[in-house]
Amino acid sequence: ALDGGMLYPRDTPTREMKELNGIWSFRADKSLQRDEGFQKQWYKRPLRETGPVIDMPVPASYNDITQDITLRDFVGWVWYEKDVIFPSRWVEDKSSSRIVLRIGSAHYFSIVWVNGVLVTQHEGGHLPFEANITSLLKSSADSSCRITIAVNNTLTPHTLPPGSIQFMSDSSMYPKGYFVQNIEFDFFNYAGIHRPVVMYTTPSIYIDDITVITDIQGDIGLVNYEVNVAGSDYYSVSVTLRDQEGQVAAMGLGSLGQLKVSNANFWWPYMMSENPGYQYTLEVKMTTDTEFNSFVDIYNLPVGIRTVKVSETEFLINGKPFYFHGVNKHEDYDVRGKGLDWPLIIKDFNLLKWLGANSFRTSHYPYAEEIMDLCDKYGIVVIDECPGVGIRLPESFGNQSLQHHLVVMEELVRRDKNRPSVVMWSVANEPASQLHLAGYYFKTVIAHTREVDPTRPVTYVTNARYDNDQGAPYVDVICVNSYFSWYHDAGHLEVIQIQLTSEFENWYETHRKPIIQSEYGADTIPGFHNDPPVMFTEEYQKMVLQNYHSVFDEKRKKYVIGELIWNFADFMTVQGVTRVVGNKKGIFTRQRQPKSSAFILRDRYWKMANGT
Ligand code: GCB
Repeated sequence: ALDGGMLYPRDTPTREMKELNGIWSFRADKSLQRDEGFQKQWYKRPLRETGPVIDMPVPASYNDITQDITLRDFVGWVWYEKDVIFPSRWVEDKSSSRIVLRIGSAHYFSIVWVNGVLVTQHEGGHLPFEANITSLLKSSADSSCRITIAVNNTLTPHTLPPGSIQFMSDSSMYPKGYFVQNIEFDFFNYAGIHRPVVMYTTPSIYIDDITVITDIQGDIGLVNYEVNVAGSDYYSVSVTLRDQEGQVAAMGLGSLGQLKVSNANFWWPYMMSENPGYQYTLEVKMTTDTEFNSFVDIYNLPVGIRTVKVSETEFLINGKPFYFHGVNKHEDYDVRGKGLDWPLIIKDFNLLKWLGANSFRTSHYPYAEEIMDLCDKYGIVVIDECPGVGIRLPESFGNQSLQHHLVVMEELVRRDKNRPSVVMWSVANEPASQLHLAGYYFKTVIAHTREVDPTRPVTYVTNARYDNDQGAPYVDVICVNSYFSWYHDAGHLEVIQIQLTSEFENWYETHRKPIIQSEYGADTIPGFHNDPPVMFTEEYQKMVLQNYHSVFDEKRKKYVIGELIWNFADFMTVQGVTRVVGNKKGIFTRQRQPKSSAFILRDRYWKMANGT
């Protein structure tokens, strides 16, 4: 089990935050073995003294920031560095005597030094990690420090997502020492420090974690909470739950308890109520008062009261059948790649509302906490997917990979467990689940996920066959991707309805579980037109959608519980003969302008929301 919590850093009356976003010094280690930075200990002194550095924005992927093709396609270690000045009261005051450095995410493997001293390392590109740097700062001469972060984007059969490095030794064809990064997934392997870096303070006895599980009895909302305090065994905890008007809805004493809210406002998905995404605030207060010390720590957690349940044919939120009509997304945009970007985030939510979408899947990795917060707030339902995309190489089903996958699920649950928007975990996308190895692998990952979070259903997204998918017996919901008339029977729109109908019937008859169409779509170059439709035109994408929709409409009265288009927007991929400057299956362009298909979906989603 993981050590400690990972509460999102917030300003509270007892905590302070300092964002370290902006321009950092940057240097890619282009030495042949990619190890010069370690050989020469670049972390020991200012990076500019080791060689040429450039300015690099944080958060952002580094790939598309410069005109350097070798940096865009770089594989190996890159080095980031920032000099930070922090308030001197942080190291003087007793009450703020714990200082933490937190990285929202960096892809893929990170090592962090402060003033040349190793403080933490982390594997995995999409989840936060942090280090207690108090003692280092207290011993520094002034109120400043140097933060060095080395990030390596290399993917191997044992990383998540997996990949492989291929060395090309034929000197008649490739330069000396030449290698390429092969990946098993369809999006650009953007890298760098992708999410905010912050320093924050807490008292040295502090609220380390909070877990909230909600339930509903009639019009009563139940909030079961547990507070973990670190740094002492002697403390007391009190909690106050406030509604959106700031009125006290319930109070409790002790680090473990249940709050009862009569006439509660429940958390409802977008368009399922007048007030979707209703959240209370749980104010958690920890105090210690012994003869040696007296500390107070306060943390405010948003809480949405809702339940989730799956039957053989339905997905129930607050006891009502929920139909997923939404999208698959990517964190992807011009210039910044996968770097967190507020204008883009808000634009995307505005587009989701314009569409009338009530849900999305975080294909194919956990999204930024800042995005997840808005899903909670707006009532956008989320299938929270881990970075288990493209688990296809046999080595990737071995014990080393499995153990890492279990840790990733623990980290994901720890980060997102309190989010009402998250209604299901997805442990993978399109693994080679027909392999025998996949049976034990997914049985183990799914069981472990249920153990760390018994409250949510678990799935993975498959494109294997209903009769040989080894993991399907263990999932709660069947999620299937298909591209009829695209990757098979290219151009033959007339096969879609037949093939989709038998696919649904086969899956349901074999497994008796509800089904989500977790991907369907067609590449479309905006502005390409042809009637009768041909592939890559806007007309063709519309026809693919309409054919799928007619089958959804027939089966959703039965056991189909959702449809998620592939994809919300065009996105960058690795170069290849099937990709024209990226994947073009978006209903919006990469710049977020609608293709014709967007209007079809908009029409459909709004009708569904209005119950027609
Ligand atoms: C899939 C993958 C997705 C791809 C998509 C495509 O099945 O899950 O990552 O981008 O197909 O367009 O090929």
